[in-house]
Amino acid sequence: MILVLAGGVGAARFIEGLVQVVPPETITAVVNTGDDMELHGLKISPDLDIVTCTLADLIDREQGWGIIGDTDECMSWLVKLGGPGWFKLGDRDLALHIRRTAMLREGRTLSEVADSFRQALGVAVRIMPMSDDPVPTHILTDAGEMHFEEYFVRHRAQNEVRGVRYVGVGKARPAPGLLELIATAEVILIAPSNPVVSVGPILAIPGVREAIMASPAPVVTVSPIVGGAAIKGPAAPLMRAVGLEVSAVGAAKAYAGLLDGIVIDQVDAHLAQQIEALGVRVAVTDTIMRGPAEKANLARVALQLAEARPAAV
Ligand code: FO1
Repeated sequence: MILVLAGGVGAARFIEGLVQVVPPETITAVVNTGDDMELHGLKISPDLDIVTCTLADLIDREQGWGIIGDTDECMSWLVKLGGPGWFKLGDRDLALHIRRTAMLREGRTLSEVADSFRQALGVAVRIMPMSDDPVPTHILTDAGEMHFEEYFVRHRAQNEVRGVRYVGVGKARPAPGLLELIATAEVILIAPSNPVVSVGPILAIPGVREAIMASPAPVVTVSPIVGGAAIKGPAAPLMRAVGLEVSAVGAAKAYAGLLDGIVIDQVDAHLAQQIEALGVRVAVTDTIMRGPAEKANLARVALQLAEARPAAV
């Protein structure tokens, strides 16, 4: 079984490559819930929905989030009635949050909700949250502490980032079965997601990092930074804020002690030696996931790097 630590858009696209290379049933995505929040009285799980709806081919590919062809009737009325309008929730998208809120209120867990949604939408890849406990990611900014989505969406990442906090992570438990999956996985892949606010929360759940260290599975990531910039999202200011250089080297250092290999883009080939000096094997390819072929190639290169045995010493 292949375990993928996943954030949102980049991770979803990477898994779309994986399902072309290995049977989807052999893949489990462990998804960040640090972006989760309550809005309009509804429980919203952006990364779980992005991964699920992308793999169901229901995602709005322009945006990378939201449901294709969605409308905003309800949203426009919510605003008319005085509700917050900064986080765009389409009519179909709202069904996910209404149903999730109802199921949680009936006492179901977030893991059960995620699994029932992916089955209802015909997704063969298993999808689970990193934890069933809330671990909202807060960004410490010049304008004070705020939820990641307030920073990223409401204030369009304009604030200066001074720090990141995974609220309540110390008492969060790994999702049921997660530690066993880490121990028994053939390969552990860290998707090209934001190392700080997408993968960081998963690794910060007590027991997860230790389980990965103890697992015999090779650990391979794909750098989300290409040519010194993020493909999408606020990885750059967030990496800088936690002292990581915004480069493929910084991406390798973000997972220090866990990585066996990293896939970097051709434009960063000159960084390979520096990364190998960290004890991390490097594969170089075109990591820009323009279409299905590039996604499949990237997944293939990552798996080959994972299977490559260390050079005979
Ligand atoms: N991102 C935005 O930039 N603006 C939005 O209005 C927005 C709405 C939204 C609704 C549902 C959902 O699942 C994701 C949504 N996102 C939106 C994406 C989200 O802010 C981030 O991309 C992820 O949380 C980061 O992976």
